Amino acid sequence: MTANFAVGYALTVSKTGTGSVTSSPAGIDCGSTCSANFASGTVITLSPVVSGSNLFTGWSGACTGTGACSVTMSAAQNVTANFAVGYALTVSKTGTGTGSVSSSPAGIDCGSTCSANFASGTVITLSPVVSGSNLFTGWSGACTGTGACSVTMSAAKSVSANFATQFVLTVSKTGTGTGSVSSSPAGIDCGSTCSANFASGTVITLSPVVSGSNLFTGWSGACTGTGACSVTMSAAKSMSANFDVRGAITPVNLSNLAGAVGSTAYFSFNVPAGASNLVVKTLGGTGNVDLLVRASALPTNSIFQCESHAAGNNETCTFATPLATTYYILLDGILEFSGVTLTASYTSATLNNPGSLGFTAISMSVRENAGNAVITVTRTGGSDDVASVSYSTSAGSAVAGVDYGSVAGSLTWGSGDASDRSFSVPIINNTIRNQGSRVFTVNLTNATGASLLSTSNMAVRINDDEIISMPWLNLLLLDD
Ligand SMILES: [Ca+2]
Ligand SMILES: [Ca+2]
Ligand SMILES: [Ca+2]
Repeated sequence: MTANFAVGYALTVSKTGTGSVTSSPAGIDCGSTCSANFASGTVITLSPVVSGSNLFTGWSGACTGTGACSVTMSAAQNVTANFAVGYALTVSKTGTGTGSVSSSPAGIDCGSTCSANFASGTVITLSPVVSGSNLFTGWSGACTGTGACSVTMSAAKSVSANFATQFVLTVSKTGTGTGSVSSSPAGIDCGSTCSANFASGTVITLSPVVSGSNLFTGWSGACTGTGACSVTMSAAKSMSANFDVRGAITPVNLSNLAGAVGSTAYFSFNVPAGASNLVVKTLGGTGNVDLLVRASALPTNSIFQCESHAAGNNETCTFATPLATTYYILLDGILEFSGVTLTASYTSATLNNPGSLGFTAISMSVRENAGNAVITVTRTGGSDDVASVSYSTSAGSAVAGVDYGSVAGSLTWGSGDASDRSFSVPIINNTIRNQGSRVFTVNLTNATGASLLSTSNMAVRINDDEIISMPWLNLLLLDD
């Protein structure tokens, strides 16, 4: 009988964290059996076994890295397996659209991998990925909003990403006028951006924007009427906004108007306060047009202040005391018509004309020994109603109290009074020679009842009155 004994060595496994290690060939199940003897030369493969959401983070000792650990038993070997506490991050997807979610650091690619375990304390950033007509509309669960989603793995976490399908909304414009269309929520500004994608189910309000002599006369397509329009994005939608030129010139006088049977054309004009005897007419040409007029809103065939529907084109609407508002005209093509003239006229209110207050010049001169500068203020262009204005002086090269005396006060006019008013500014004489001229200003302010002329400031020049001291000049004069 022969007994064979082989040389053997011990393989010892240690652990940090929670997990276990098995060996192939068997012998280690650590767990509880963390050391075993193997014959010299045997190659032992060690495998980490994790539990729950915990993580194997790598080998140390006789193995390194996180891959398979193989040791050759040429000596006693020690291997440490490191485990960390981990938590599951789970992503779900909701909504009518399709999309995927990826994570950084990697682990989630949902798509198909919608759950992964990450070490406690790791910060995970989730990003939505969309394509085609799909739209990411926001997070729920451990993230909110529509921006980047970061979660810190302090516990198991769940995040839901909502994807919607979106549909295109297209606005076109028709008519002879110009205008634009804007949307709320933003997206359409047509203008130039007449098409945009919106998430399924979104309610979009479209508003026409007109300026100057243009008029919005209504929607067609997915919108109707003449006001703001709301559509729900349950499919691709399109609508057309019609803008017409309005009769911006008041009174309206447009000629050679034409239209087909069933056509509608709109015009508008403004009537000022106090106007009377508004008359709107169509006349001339051939065919049969009817006239409808409405204050402050577009007329329809059932809502109007005046409808004139004679045979032919001669129609008249009269308003003895029109409102101070925009009046709208509808020309309704009962038959085809052409060569028609449209006029609107009214009598303007007789408005009081209180005229304007001001100086007659922008400058004047006075001699130093004149005693006073007498300043005249005129009321020109009208004299209705009472009027008043304040006057004052302000120094320039002329000094108040040295060259002139400051004054301030007011001038008044009664209704119908257009006569001149004046005030005096004392001029201070002296005996100083060769002073040249000095200037101060008189000013008009706070006009009431009447307006101020542009000549509301005037420069007053004080000229020296002393004999010029030039001996050679005296000699020259004596020479005669
Ligand atoms: Ca008619
Ligand atoms: Ca003098
Ligand atoms: Ca002087």
